[in-house]
Amino acid sequence: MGSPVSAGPARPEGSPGPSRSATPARAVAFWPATAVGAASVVAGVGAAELLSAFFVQDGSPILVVGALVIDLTPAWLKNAVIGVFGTGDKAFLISSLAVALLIGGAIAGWLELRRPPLGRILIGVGGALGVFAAFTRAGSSIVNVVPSALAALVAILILGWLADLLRGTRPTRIAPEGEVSRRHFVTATAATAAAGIVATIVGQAIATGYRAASAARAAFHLPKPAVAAPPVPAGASFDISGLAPIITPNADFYRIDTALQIPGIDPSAWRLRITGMVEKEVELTFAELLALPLEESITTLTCVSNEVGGDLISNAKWLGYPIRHLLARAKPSADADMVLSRSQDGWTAGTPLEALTDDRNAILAVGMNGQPLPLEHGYPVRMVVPGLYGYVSATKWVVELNVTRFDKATSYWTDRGWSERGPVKLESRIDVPGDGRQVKAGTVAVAGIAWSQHVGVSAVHVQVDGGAWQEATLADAISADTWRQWKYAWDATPGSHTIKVRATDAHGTVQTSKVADVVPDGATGLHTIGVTVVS
Ligand SMILES: Nc1nc2c(c(=O)[nH]1)N[C@H]1C(S)=C(S)[C@@H](COP(=O)(O)O)O[C@H]1N2
Ligand SMILES: [Mo]
Repeated sequence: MGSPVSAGPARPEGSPGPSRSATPARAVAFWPATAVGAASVVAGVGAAELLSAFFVQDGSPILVVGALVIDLTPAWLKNAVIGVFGTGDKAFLISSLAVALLIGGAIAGWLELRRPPLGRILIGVGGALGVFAAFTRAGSSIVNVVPSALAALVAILILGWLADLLRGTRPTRIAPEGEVSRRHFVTATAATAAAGIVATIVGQAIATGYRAASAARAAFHLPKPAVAAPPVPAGASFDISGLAPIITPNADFYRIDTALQIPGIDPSAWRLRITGMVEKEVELTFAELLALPLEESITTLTCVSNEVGGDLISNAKWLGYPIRHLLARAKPSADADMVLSRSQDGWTAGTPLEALTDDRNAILAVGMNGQPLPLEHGYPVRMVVPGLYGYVSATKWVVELNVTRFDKATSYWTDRGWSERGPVKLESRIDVPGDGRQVKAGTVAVAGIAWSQHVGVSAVHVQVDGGAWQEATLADAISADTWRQWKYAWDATPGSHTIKVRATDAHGTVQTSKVADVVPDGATGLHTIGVTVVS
């Protein structure tokens, strides 16, 4: 920090210069100190608003504190405010918060110039309030506290810096440096405040689409399926703790995409266009899609980046409409062999035309486990194609299907070295016991999942310490397009052991033990774990 407060009087321009030993109370001018504090807080909030718009969807400090204020406001006061401001009540709340922030910032600036680091401490307390507000919001995830913490951190750093500049200002000196320094300080304060305001406005503007889509999704009721999914057989699921549940809850479903900011799509403005090598271009609105006979299907989705034993794989019950019917309306030309699907944010995937027209259930999905698609999983509409890795098929926020050819078009990940074709490979995984775990000697449940999408799994074998392959028990299959649970009762003896798993598909193909990296078209190898058995 700079010189002590008492040594740095900041007085209005042209004021007569008392000695520097004037009392601190008179030494620091009031308005510059408050301006510095307010500007710092505005900059901190701006940084946080930008961060939350891009990375922490529900962490906006303004909105979390606003929500806390609403929660704490007694009903009579709420009603009074609504009575006076009507539907402007939210605007009133936000304006009040903005004024409170500016006043708090001004006080912090004033305090900081008088009794450092009291001002910064006050900002820290304000930040803690934001963190508390974010933390206590219902349904809030812990990352939502990050923007408020960042707001406080940025404001504290900037306040320290501006206060130093201010202390360096010597308006009482006739020397030109005094003027330069003063101008420097005024410019820095104004620029800080301006940057904060711009960041806040940009952050709010970016987040608006997301919030609007969130609200639209909350108000949306999924239509009833015309064709329900066949019931999940009772024997599809083993009751073993630690084993992946047969249907992955939406909140646990893996998520992979390139979207910095989740696209906020207004469903009433959403269109799907089928373009390119077609006889007739097709355009479909969300209402038109919902009016079609929608079908339920249970399909496992997995990422080409899933390592052997990895968790970038999940299984859900989707509600959607078969893409083949829509393509049939468009009538692709005979020499087309690929559909380049495009998302609202410009991401693309190249899917073999055949995979979208054959009898596999490639769909435009609107529902996921009985809910509208979550925003991060593609609301309002995404593709789900059984048997293909997500990067060549599972376009979220899809808006266009361009019928084309593999020798004419490339897609987002194939441009980055990944394979043009991405069929899901035969794989299996051990979920329990966890790798490196300690278990008690005796009968130990070893269990996991295996998948060979669109073909089906016919057997799973387990090998302990390089011994003979033992057949595991398979749970009932839901369909060839979903993963299948397996279990094996292992007679565990004390010591360190290695367990491997290997699946066989319905064609009799045995899962390869050859180790392949995820690049360019998916990992292979046998999932292997180590466990310690104690008596
Ligand atoms: N718009 C868009 N869709 C996308 C992606 C993307 O980056 N952007 N990633 C794909 C990849 S690589 C995978 S594995 C799946 C993951 O879908 P999920 O996040 O719903 O699990 O989405 C696919 N769809
Ligand atoms: Mo992926």
